[in-house]
Amino acid sequence: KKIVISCISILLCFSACKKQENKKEDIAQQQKPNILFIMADDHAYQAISAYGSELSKLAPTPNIDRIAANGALFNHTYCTNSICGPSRAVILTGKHSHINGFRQNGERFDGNQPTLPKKLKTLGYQTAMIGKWHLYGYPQGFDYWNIIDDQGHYYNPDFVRMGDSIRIDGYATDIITDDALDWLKNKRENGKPFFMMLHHKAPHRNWMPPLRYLSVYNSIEFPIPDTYFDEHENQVAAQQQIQTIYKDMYEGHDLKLSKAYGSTELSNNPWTNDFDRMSKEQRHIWDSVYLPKNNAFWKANLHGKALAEWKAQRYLHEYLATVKAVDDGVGKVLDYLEANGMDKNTIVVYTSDQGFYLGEKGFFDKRFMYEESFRMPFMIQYPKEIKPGTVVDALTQNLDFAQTFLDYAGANDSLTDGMQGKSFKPVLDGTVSDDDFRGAIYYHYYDYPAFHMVKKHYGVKTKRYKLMHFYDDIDEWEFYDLQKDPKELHNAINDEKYADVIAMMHQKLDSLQKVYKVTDKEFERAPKKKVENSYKVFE
Ligand code: SGN
Ligand code: CA
Repeated sequence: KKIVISCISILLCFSACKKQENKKEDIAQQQKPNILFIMADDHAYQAISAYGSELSKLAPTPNIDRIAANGALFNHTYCTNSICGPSRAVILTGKHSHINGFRQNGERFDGNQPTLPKKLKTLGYQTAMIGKWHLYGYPQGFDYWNIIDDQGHYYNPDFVRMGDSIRIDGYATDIITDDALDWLKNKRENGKPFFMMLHHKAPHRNWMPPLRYLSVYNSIEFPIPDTYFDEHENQVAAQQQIQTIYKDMYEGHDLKLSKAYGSTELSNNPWTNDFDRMSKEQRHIWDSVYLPKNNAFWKANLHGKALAEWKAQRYLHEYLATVKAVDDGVGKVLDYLEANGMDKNTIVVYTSDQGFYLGEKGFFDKRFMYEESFRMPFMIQYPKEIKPGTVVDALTQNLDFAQTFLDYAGANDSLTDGMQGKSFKPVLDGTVSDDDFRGAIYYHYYDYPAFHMVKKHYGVKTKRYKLMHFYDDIDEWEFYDLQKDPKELHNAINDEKYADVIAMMHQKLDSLQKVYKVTDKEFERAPKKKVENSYKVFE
């Protein structure tokens, strides 16, 4: 009897101890910060008012700006490869494209490799991925996922939710926001920190604003960049791209123009599905707003420069109206965290998979290592540890995100083994200065021949200088002194004055290629492939 009683008491004691241990673990887990990673698709820093451009002052993003005001705004965050899938693969793995294997859109991401969400799960995180994925194959490492099918659509988009294909009525940005809020409210496990990737489709091409904002900027004339008509002297790759607003945009698909005065039928619109999938009611509202706008266009009978400028205005109006809905969504999520006392212990990031052109050099789209497409907006709040109003000038990259988050989550070094970035937490803590963080960054873009026909290129950038090499079917070097030529209009590769600096940049390039394990294989000529869709535009 005595033996039985003492066995029971040992068991009771054991279970009480276990409970206490679990509780301790729970508290430790809770102390790990939640991480809410909000990423838009193709959101230019020029279109975020926290960055202060004249353009963004006319179309402000007050909610996105809250993150910078509550925490830190980064002025020098860059991608390693300015295109969607590859940037996402870098963020998930902390490895350059040639190491993670996803160099260009259309490739399939090897989801079996170690990734950030998988690592955070080993640290006790509950993980979710909502919105644009664009890596083909299903996401791995997420307890919940609901991804936009491929590029997705703005209206009534198709999603794949935990393996099931579904079409959700409504507007993509709002649907993604609502699903994220639903997960936060109803699917979160108490006592566990969470990691959520909230990836908007907007403001990706073809920039369809929500019905509520179709007229929002009607009375505004946006400033058009002074490089809009630049002719890319000594920039062969820039001369040969196919992403010039006034030459290459489709009148219907991109600019939402009608075929003629009085018509609601769209002009050149090669992918009809963006509009065909709208409900009758949605299309009716759309048409009733666009008919007078398009009639005014036809009446004005524009040509030449005036027509080119009109196209820039139409593009900016729609792009920025699309951004406004993203800003609403960010506001809703921030409000939810604040109202539920979760903001203090949650790291919130806002960024974009790459930068984007808003008419600089005449361009839309991205891909180039020139500043507008290379640079990413990045801001982060974490009230517990990051001082409000911090400004960071360190040279950082999307390559660093995984290691930074793992650092905040208290991971030890073995979890970041093989990653190629660097945690920038010490910069935010103030233990490493901006200038000491990193001297130069590496870039490599591979997606050619492809949409927009931007040549393959790689290069190196310091804060002041940039050296780049376009290769494959051309062999062209470019060099810029960003202090003297911030708009990168004067390729100074043959300027004797810079000979020493250019030699120094070559050395930096060679040494970064060694550090990042770039082999000769990376520069092989692309096998000839057929490029879908003709680039011929309506004349
Ligand atoms: C689509 C766009 C292109 C864009 C690519 C890649 N055309 O093909 O303009 O460059 O996506 O964008 S669209 O009219 O069909 O939208 S990425 O962000 O996914 O890399
Ligand atoms: Ca993108």
